[in-house]
Amino acid sequence: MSSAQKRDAFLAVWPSLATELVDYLRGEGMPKDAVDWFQRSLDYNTPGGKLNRGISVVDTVEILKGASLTDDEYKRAAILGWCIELLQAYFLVADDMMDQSITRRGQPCWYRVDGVGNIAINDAFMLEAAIYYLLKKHFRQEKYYVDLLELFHEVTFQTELGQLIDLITAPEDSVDLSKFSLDKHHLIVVYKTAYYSFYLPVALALHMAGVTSESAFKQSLDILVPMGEYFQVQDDYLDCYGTPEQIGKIGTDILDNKCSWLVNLALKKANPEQRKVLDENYGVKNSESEARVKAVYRELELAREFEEYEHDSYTRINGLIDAIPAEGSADGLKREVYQSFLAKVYKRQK
Ligand code: GPP
Ligand code: MG
Ligand code: MG
Ligand code: MG
Repeated sequence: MSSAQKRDAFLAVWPSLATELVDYLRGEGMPKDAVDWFQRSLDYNTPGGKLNRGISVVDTVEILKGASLTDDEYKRAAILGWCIELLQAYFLVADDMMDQSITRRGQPCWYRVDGVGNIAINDAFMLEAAIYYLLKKHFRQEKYYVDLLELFHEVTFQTELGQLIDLITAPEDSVDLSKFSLDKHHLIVVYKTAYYSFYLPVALALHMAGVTSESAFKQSLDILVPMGEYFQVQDDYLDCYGTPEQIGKIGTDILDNKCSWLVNLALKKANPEQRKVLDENYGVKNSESEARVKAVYRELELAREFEEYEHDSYTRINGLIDAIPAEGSADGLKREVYQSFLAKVYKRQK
């Protein structure tokens, strides 16, 4: 199956899940405007992205099985995939409010849609609640049900820790670049991105495939956390160098005083003059200041630095993957799971 066909097959599962969720509201006797609101929030915020996380659950289950999935197996793996996409929707609705972003996936951020505003906070909570409704409905009878619940709860907490340090390292009113470091950046991105975007899809699939050994989960984490870090460095890079048409969002990291990979690299390489420009313009909310920061990035050839980083990360992650025996590990891991995930994000343009 081509990746477009995989995407279509995965997308085809969504409407029935959205219907189950709004039917629950109907069953509770919620008024029609509430039911319509939830349907609109679900459809606006859940299916419009790249769907890498969700599709990776399905791909991983299939690779671990070593054969095509039956219709029923496909559907169940896709439901877990959509649960991650709901988690992602929940995070993004909230993150866009916290980051004061303008667009997401080529459309206005949900909180900026006419009539939504702060109701988006409750909508974010409802997107999260939808995960546990679907898990209970479809996985309650499985012996790994509690493992699924624990996984979602743990990675959610980890992501919120990452979001906390992302936010408090980027105060709006006091820019102090000496608080940034690549170590700080590492900590932020592992927590705010890597666990839920990379470890979670594979860990869910391992549970579904019946893998139970702790060492399999540990080795997965050791590969997927660096992969997630690489992915967030790409996100930081694209925030500055991707066009809105390409990435579907308008970058806000410089205006928002974010501890981005780019600014950390700039701080490492800047001469005193360039450092002064950064100190005076980073996190200052106007486009002239933003342009001055970008000019320093250009002088420091950060785009080229990123290409080197990308190449080195790719080599390093492949090394970690190759620690799994070519024929698969005794505890149930297969190289292809990680290779296929890495191929989805390597040199991505959006
Ligand atoms: C990505 O940060 C991290 C998240 C979307 C997690 C948010 C977590 C919460 C608990 C709300 P980002 O701000 O760089 O993402 P983007 O560039 O897509 O806005
Ligand atoms: Mg953010
Ligand atoms: Mg953001
Ligand atoms: Mg970003």
